[in-house]
Amino acid sequence: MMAMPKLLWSSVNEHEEIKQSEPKSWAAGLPAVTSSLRHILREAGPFRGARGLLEMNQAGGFDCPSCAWPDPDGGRSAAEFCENGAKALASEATRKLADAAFFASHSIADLAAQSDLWHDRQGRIASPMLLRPGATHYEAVPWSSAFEVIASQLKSLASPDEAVFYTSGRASNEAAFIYQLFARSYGTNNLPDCSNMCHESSGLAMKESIGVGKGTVTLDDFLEADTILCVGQNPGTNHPRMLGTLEDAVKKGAKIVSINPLKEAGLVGFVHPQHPVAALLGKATPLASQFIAVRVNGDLALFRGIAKVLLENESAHVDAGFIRDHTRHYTDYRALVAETPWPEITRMSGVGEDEIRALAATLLGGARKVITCWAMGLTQHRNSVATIREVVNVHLLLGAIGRPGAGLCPVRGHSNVQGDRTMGIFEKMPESFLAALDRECGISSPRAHGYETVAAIHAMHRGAAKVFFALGGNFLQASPDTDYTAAALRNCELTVHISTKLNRSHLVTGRTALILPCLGRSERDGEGKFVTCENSMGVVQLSRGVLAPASSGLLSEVEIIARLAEAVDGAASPVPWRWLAEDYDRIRNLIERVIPGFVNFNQRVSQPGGFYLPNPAKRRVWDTPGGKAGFSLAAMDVFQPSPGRLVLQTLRSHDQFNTTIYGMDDRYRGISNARRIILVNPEDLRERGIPPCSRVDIISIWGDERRTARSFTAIPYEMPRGSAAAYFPEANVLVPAGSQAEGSGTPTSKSIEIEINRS
Ligand SMILES: Nc1nc2c(c(=O)[nH]1)N[C@H]1C(S)=C(S)[C@@H](COP(=O)(O)OP(=O)(O)OC[C@H]3O[C@@H](n4cnc5c(=O)[nH]c(N)nc54)[C@H](O)[C@@H]3O)O[C@H]1N2
Ligand SMILES: Nc1nc2c(c(=O)[nH]1)N[C@H]1C(S)=C(S)[C@@H](COP(=O)(O)OP(=O)(O)OC[C@H]3O[C@@H](n4cnc5c(=O)[nH]c(N)nc54)[C@H](O)[C@@H]3O)O[C@H]1N2
Ligand SMILES: [Mo]
Repeated sequence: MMAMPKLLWSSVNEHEEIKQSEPKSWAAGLPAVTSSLRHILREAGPFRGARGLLEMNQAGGFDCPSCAWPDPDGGRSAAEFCENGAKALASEATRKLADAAFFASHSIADLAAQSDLWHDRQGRIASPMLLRPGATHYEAVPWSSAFEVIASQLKSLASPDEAVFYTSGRASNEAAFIYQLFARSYGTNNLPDCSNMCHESSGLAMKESIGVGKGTVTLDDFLEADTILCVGQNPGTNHPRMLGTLEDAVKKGAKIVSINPLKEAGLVGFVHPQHPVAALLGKATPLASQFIAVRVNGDLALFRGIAKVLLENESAHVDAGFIRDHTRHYTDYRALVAETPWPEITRMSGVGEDEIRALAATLLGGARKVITCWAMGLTQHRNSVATIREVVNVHLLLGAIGRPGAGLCPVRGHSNVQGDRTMGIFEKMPESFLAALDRECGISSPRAHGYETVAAIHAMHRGAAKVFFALGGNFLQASPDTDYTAAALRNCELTVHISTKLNRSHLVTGRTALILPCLGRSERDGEGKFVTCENSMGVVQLSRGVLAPASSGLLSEVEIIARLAEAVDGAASPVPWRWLAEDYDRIRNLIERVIPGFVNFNQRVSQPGGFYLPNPAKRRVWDTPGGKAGFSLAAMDVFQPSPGRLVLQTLRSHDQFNTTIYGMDDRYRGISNARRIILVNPEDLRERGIPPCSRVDIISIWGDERRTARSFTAIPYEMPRGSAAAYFPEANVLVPAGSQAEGSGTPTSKSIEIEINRS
């Protein structure tokens, strides 16, 4: 058995004992199994829990409500889930109910005083709840009254653009399609979504460079790859099933390189939790063979450095045929790289020239089959689009795109965030989509672009938007600048959430507020109805719930939207809302007629494993203005805090799914019982005279603006000098709403300038 990590210190804080041990050197294994079972047994009980786990990610079962990592195309093991999925299922399949009596006994003020963890532990919302103007408590109302309240408010607006329709990436294709159809038939493109805060930069960068905003690899490519780069991503915590893929790749000879300011346990070693002997012995497969501790936001410089090494020996290192036949702007890029001096590259990346040369040599190994995976470490910075395009530049030099074993892999977060975008959840869908929607549905979609997430917050703030409607999610806690977003929501006439569980966005409301409780993905919807999702690799597959609904008061998301649309439209609607909701095959037939790639949708999605959506870049067909993949020519820069200040990134702990907090531990980083903490390089703490585990206030600086988060515990943690990390959503008060990525508008949640002072 492997030795347990050493306890570094522990300290009593707010009546709880915070502990820090050495970070783990491997992920998953038995602790993941026991943690999964603990959550499942506590919330769902043995029968409901086991039933759910056995159907999760099985062909014909339901799609895991957690991340978007794909399931194997072929044979699946009896248990295709991870600790994450088990926790998500436990949270959804809980037997507890937050019912009418619960809301009658807790005022909004009481509920707001409780923690996010407490909110999640209160169980499933059981029936529609209404908060009337000036009331202190939510009260139960029939569904019909709920729809009337919303319809009358929507009909009273001066313009449809005074309403905002937000989506979180868990919504199914069918729910998302009918939802955007409703918003557009009502008359607005105000369709912000969680993607605006997530992979928007990836979609835009790839669209500009290679003509498609989605990844170009499949799981099979991982088994052929020579090198896999994991950049700005923590798969052990956030995409645990990806570790199984990486383990298989390593066994086939691939080298994995982690590019991350933190040495995340999941990339050090992996014990497959579903291989009993390995799990019992804790026998870890080492994953990454190289760890590059890039400085926060140093990736553009790092990839420019790789390009510089490759271009030093152009004839040997660069795929000339690919560049000639498939790319534009190569000579300009080559000149730009030649002009970039090494000292600038090493200063901005924080990585030495030798290390960059060694990395380039790794990429040139084998048949140069390189896959680059990335997530929020690349997407949530001011220059994220330029950074991701620089990653693509390196792939173009190597011709490492559109051939087996090579390509780009933005690893999506929410289980259907990619599908929601395909379905038209976007404030600026292209004309081709809108024209098809109008033609097939008999509506006249507006053409003016709508609000993305941050623009929606500003609009609510200044009173230009008066109704906020959310299909899932937790807008208040997920958005930047919590106080500003709270004021924006409070400024609304009406806020409405289609939700499964209580969250803080239900407690910071417009004058009137509604919670519309829906079925979760694991639950049976009528007589075996199913929905569909698209995973991170463009596979569309069905998801059919198996568990009994948590309460008889729930409706499916599709049904809720259809009934609301009917209440708004009356009999005059060109769209037969109820008829569509009665049989989701009808919605899928409509999707087939509106969106390319869904030919024979109903029939193909009923086959085990579903089907791949077309992706021209995989075939080296470039849907760009020039018909070629384009090198980007961005100036190299890096986020540089003023002297004496630090750069803060906000990230996820092991016991959370975004704003849902399952527990208080961050097992792989060795931290227990704490969330209001800030991890800082030990030297930076020492220099400031801040002892480990002391209380600090964090002040973020954005132009003349200052934001403060009080009473965080400072914890020394290995990371490059000048950087710090704190958990999302506790640290969101520090993220300036005005600080957005260029082009994509994503809040810069990974580069925030801060000072820390002892409290
Ligand atoms: N358990 C769990 N699973 C999840 C989620 C969850 O909250 N919990 N959320 C889901 C969602 S919606 C998403 S989008 C994904 C998110 O998945 P991740 O992107 O893995 O999530 P983060 O915790 O934000 O981690 C960001 C990683 O990037 C690194 N990083 C930060 N800044 C930089 C940088 O400048 N350069 C580089 N190279 N690295 C950097 C951090 O050290 C950290 O390891 O996970 C999904 N899966
Ligand atoms: N500072 C900082 N902020 C961030 C990030 C960061 O890294 N740092 N990450 C960003 C990212 S990547 C993302 S994706 C966003 C996430 O933003 P959101 O998607 O808005 O947030 P979630 O926490 O995933 O939403 C959780 C809520 O969804 C509801 N829910 C759960 N299941 C269902 C369901 O089946 N149907 C419905 N209708 N509702 C359901 C529950 O009520 C639950 O409380 O946050 C972003 N915000
Ligand atoms: Mo995300």
